Amino acid sequence: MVDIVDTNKKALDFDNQIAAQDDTFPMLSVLAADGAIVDETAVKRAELDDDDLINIMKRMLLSRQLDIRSTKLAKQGRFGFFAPTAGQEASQMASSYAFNDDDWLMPGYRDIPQIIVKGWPIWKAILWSRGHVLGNVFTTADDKPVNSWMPQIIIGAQYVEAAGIALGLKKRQKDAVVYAYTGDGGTSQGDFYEGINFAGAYQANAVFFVQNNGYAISTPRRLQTAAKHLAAKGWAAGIPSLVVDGNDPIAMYLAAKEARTWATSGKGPVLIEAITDRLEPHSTAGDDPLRYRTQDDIDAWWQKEPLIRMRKYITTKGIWDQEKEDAYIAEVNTLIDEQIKIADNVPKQKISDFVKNTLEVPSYAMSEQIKRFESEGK
Ligand SMILES: Cc1ncc(C[n+]2csc(CCOP(=O)(O)OP(=O)(O)O)c2C)c(N)n1
Repeated sequence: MVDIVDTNKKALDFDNQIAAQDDTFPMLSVLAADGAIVDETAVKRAELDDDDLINIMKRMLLSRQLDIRSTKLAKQGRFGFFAPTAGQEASQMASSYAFNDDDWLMPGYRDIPQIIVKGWPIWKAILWSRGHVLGNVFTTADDKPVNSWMPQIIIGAQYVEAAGIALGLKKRQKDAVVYAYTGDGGTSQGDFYEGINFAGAYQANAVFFVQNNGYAISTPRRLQTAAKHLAAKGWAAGIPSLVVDGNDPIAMYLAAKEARTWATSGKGPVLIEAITDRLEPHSTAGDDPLRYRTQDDIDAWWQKEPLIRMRKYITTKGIWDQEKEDAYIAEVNTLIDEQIKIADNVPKQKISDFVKNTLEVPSYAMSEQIKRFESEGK
């Protein structure tokens, strides 16, 4: 029999409600920072063979090289907007490895690498950074569609769009999901709550990632919300939600894979909070992290970054070595060089192209503007 006195006591025990949240969201981790496996069962459950492990390592290296080269180009004034990704390779590249071409990616501005591994050429990403209209065309080099929306600049807005697409996939009975990424700051936006709530209510095919990288520009996670875990926000929408070591590539992949299976089985969305760190400035537009965090803190996170642990893990397995890594990095840099040339050779956009690209059916005023700019050769 229910003891109503005891139930009432629990209902009014606010201290306990706060304390209980820690036990409710333990962190999924498989590879320790030194590359040692901490859970063999989870490794088996991930079902990654040697080729998969090498592919994940290569994708993370590709992302790191893109980060290094984009930062240099930005310093030379040859790039547009760039949001660094170093430190987030596992939460971006290992998680996205669990999805396939039919799945729809809803990226934020920091999630360019996930679009590139879907087949979007690097030269288009460069044009996107420069605000060129051709950087908003999501097709492969040979013009096949890439199932991704443009990187969203409006924080959290992609979550609303994700919910709608996820419902569409469910209604059409597709074996596909939407996978959307936002940051810790994104979880404070109304769009975030609306998106997860709608997707939860309709049990739509969505996997929501929250990359908790510690900061929303200069606002630290602790000032962002009083919620102990951002994953708890998913529970408010009635959807399974978990916290994952976001610098652990195997854990990120495993969480994403299981979430995808759940979401395609008709049971609804899953929310994954990845605990990671943005090792570099917010963007290349002049942010100085030392104004809001210490060098010691940054150095400590560099020791825990995902490439180190993945490198150690696969080197110990005997399937990776420095020579292979150097060769792959050289290959990637040759590719990036070629792609920069392609981007640089694309004719400058005209103002009329830009206006034409804004709406599928231009308004009367826009049609007038397009005519005027075209008549002036602009
Ligand atoms: C709706 C909205 N508000 C404010 C901004 C300005 N802004 C750009 S980035 C950013 C921080 C976002 O932080 P987070 O979601 O944690 O993502 P991160 O940049 O760390 O990947 C803000 C507030 C914006 N782009 N959109």
